[in-house]
Amino acid sequence: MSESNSHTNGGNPKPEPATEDPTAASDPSTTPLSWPPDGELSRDWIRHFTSVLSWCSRHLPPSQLPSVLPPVFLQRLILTASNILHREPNLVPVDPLRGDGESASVVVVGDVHGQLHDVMFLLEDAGFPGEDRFFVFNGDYVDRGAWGLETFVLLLAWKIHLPHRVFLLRGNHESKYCTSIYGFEQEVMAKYGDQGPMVYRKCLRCFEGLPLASIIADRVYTAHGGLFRGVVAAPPKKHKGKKKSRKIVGDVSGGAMKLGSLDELARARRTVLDPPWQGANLIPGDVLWSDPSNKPGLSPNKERGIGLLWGPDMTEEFLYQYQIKLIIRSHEGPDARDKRHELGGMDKGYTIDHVVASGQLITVFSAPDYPQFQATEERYNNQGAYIVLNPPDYSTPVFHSFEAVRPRPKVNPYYDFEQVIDSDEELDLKSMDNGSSHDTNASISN
Ligand SMILES: [Mn+2]
Repeated sequence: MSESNSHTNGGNPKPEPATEDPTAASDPSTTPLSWPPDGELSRDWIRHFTSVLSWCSRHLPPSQLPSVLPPVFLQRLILTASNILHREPNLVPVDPLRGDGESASVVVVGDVHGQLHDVMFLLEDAGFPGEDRFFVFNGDYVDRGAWGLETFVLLLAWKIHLPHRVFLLRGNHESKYCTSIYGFEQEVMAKYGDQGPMVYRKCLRCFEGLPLASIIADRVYTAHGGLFRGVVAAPPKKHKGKKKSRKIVGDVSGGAMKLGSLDELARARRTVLDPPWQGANLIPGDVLWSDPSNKPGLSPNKERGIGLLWGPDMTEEFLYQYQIKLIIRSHEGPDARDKRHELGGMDKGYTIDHVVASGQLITVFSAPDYPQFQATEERYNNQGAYIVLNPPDYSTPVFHSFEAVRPRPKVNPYYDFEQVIDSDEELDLKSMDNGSSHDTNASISN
């Protein structure tokens, strides 16, 4: 498989790709993982964890995973990370300073969708997280691919190990709605049986804690979908016998929409299982679901039924207002771009979508040979990519494209990929949780 991995933009001496034969590792199936006695997840422990996950994916039936990753262990891992994530702000500042005061580089990663082996390759290829190398992941860790749980917990382990150097943002698939349709819920049930509902609940609770966006070195904004609308004060309504109430609502009329501010983003309430598509709390849904467009202004994202489309003028306004140089978002794979001819294709794993006076808007997608399960013989054969931002300016993205690790272990899909629409469009909005149990302002009527 090493021969199939290539780079469009090398530069640094590269480590050998992930050629380590996992079968050469000692059989871990008889030794259930446990939390290290000293309570710390060290780099060596994560190395071991990675090889165990790889071994399991190749040699263990999914239902046997608990014999290696016991539910109690998994629960502790998810809860420990979840507690860290819930404490982070919506817009997480990434200040890439090393302990010695020098500057570190930052790797930005897009959608990975449960493609564990490709994530393992990416981490090795980019160089593992550490003092010199921060990581920002733009979300969509789970769904579609068969190893969403393993992928997610591997990244959580890195988060626990290096909480101020590894940043995990939320994607639209880190939601109850998406995971119930695109495989992750079924994956967890298939792997954990009776304990499945418990593990799934812990994951959902963790998803709610994931921050929405990052700002790297005050120069680069990253988020899964991208930009978002501002909240506007609705004109006061007159109610019989009641005082005038001035209600804050997200404006969905289209014409009056304006770009949201970073202050508004910071104040949004992100702890919803499914970001609402209507009501007062629209910023999380916009940040996770929106797409760029060549059409100026902000308009409703009719294809997806949630979020916005924003034009190059909005990119310029946002960059200029905050004096930043780049927006790096993800969210659109080769399937989505196959239908949007106005924008570039995703065959290299990235596109430059807007080039404006103040900077650029980039899409990065990190799941090569996506999706793992596809109804047609003809695959997109896309490369994945990650972006490296280097000091001192962090504004000149270095793109690294990579091929999928092949062959993938044989495994059955956890969703009906022939029936489920092959992009995230045309949501069945009524079936979304819509945060109703948490969001008293959101309405699920009409
Ligand atoms: Mn997405």
